[in-house]
Amino acid sequence: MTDLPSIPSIDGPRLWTSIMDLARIGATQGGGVSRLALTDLDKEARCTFIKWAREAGCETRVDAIGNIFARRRGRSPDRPAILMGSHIDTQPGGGKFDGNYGVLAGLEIMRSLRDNNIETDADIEVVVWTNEEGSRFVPLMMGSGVFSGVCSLSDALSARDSEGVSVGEELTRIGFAGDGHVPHAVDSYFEAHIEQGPVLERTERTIGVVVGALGQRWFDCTVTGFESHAGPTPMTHRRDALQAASILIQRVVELAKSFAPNARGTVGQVAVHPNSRNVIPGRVHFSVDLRAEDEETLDSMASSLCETIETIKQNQSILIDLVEVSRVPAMRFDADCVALVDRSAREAGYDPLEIVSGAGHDAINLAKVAPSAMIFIPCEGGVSHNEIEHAEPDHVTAGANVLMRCICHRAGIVGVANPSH
Ligand code: HGY
Ligand code: MN
Ligand code: MN
Repeated sequence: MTDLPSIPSIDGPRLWTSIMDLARIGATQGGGVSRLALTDLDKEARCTFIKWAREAGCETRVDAIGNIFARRRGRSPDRPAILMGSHIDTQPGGGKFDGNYGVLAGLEIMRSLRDNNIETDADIEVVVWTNEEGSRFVPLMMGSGVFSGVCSLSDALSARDSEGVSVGEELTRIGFAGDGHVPHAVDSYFEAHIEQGPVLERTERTIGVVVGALGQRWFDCTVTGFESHAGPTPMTHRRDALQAASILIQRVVELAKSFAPNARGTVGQVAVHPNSRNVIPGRVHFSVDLRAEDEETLDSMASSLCETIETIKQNQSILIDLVEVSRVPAMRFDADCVALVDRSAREAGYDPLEIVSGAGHDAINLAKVAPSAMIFIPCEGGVSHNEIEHAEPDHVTAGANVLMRCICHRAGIVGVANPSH
């Protein structure tokens, strides 16, 4: 690690202002942001980011899945670039910081390097990854998945939302169907993100050094019974899809609790048909999100859920279909990059905490093609995927300063930027 006394600090108030300004695009009554992937609001936020990145002296381009790359040239363009970034698509009831913080912290680094006339040796790039949340289109972490080969471009473009609209159609409609996947060498990737859990706040730490992430398995489950009248139909003559589904939904939670403390089980979406108060439901569709720190636990949870399904099918004349729709293996980040985050945090005067991410992040996909690591900052009450999501300005600044150090150490500082840059 080179001794780089000239690493500049970022401009915290400017970063905070950019986070608040971008949060206006899709702002909700409850103080959050609702900006689903590839909607007009996502388009507006994408155009805003590109404008800001160009003002910061970056060259921008868009690839075939809509990922936006904003590059700042270094002195040695033949060296692989150092990447940073995150996502700006949000949950339907999302917050101001999830994803947006990591993108804007990267942009702030570009601005601060420009302000201080600093030239890096390697190129550096901040990336906006398409559809990280997976809320509108599955799989989640789609843009970084295509970039890293986890998901094929054709599968991604053909993914459809609940209205039947495809990713490809939406990218074309909003003008972000880019010029193909231009492969470029990546030296390493660093992502700053709010923790989205309670650990840093509870342990009163400002910086989390993310050593790895839980594995995830997403399923769609369809339970089919028989619609009939809620009054005349005796309890012994029913094929109640919702009653069967409720057993499975309870089982998802029980399984996660049986693998405490790090397993997770969530049913976030439920659709009941025909959804009428005096009709016995004939069909129920719901989502399943299982997470755990290793694949063996995930295998156990999934097979136990399947056993419960078989028991219900034997005891009741109910059809049940469970389909896996997304899988993210449990993983560890690159030891050298993790160590650089730790050293950079200590250099900046913090006492960082090693932590495993419960959430998925684009860095998990980038880790498949380049050494990667993440920097966490606390969020209030550990709350995220909720409109009240909040982070403190000092923590926002701290995480960006640690990111700045990681990038400068990795890219190398070679002096004052050529005024023509
Ligand atoms: O679901 C996740 O882990 C991420 O927030 N998309
Ligand atoms: Mn996120
Ligand atoms: Mn999220």
